[in-house]
Amino acid sequence: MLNHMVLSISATQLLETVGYAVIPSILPDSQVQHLSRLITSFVDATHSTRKLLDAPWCSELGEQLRVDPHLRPLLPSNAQVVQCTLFAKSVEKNWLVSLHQDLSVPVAGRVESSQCSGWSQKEGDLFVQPPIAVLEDIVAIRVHLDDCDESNGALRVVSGSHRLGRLTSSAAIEERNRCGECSVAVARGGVMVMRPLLLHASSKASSDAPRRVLHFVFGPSDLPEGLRWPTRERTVVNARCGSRSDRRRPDPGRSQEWYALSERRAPRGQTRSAAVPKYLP
Ligand SMILES: O=C(O)CCC(=O)C(=O)O
Repeated sequence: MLNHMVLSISATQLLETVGYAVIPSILPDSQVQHLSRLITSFVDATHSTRKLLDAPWCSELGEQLRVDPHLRPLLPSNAQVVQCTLFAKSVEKNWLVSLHQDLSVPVAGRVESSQCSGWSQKEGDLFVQPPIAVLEDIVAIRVHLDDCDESNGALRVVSGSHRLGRLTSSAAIEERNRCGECSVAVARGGVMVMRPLLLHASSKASSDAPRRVLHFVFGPSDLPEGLRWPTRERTVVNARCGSRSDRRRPDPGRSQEWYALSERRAPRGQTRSAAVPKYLP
């Protein structure tokens, strides 16, 4: 118990002061193996997708992180998971990301507000740059499914830069030149918790080792300016047996693993459909 308290206090302080913290061994190896199987079809199809929260196993993992005793103290009050992106980097699907802050969040609809800017569509979802106070409240949890270090494209961050507000590209580079950057190694099953305003970048992988990360974003439940987090019509389908024609059919392009593999699975041959918050509270 004492260890848990010490760990969460120091991680809270790190998140506050340097903008990130690494917490090892959040997921047991058996769960990492299970998740690795679940994401196989995504990894084969793409190097990154923001759409994973549509999958029940992913929103359930978000909920597991949200209530984890090590992580909960680091999240905004009434935190809800608002996005999950898979970043699957390997020598075959290799990329670099230049220095930036994460400024956009997914929202349910447009609002007229001078404090909101940069409206955009990504993979069919609406995104906006919300007021800075929202970004300052958001926390990302990056779940590492592989050991990750500089050789396979670990994030490089500029410590403390999350406290500087929105930065132009030239101010970002100036800050990196002034403060330097560090590479954040995380072992398989561990997480990196970070503020989205923390300046970050990543290099191409130079080793054969894959680097798969599930990047969850947690926001406060209430948003200003009439903004709302997206909601979704969540459908739980038994993919083996199909569904009734008046409801959504299983997408043959999606593996069975995409659908509910948990106790929430619908009875054989049936579909359960419910309008639930896209991002579980
Ligand atoms: O994981 C990466 O390499 C990139 C992550 C990133 O740039 C982001 O989350 O904005």
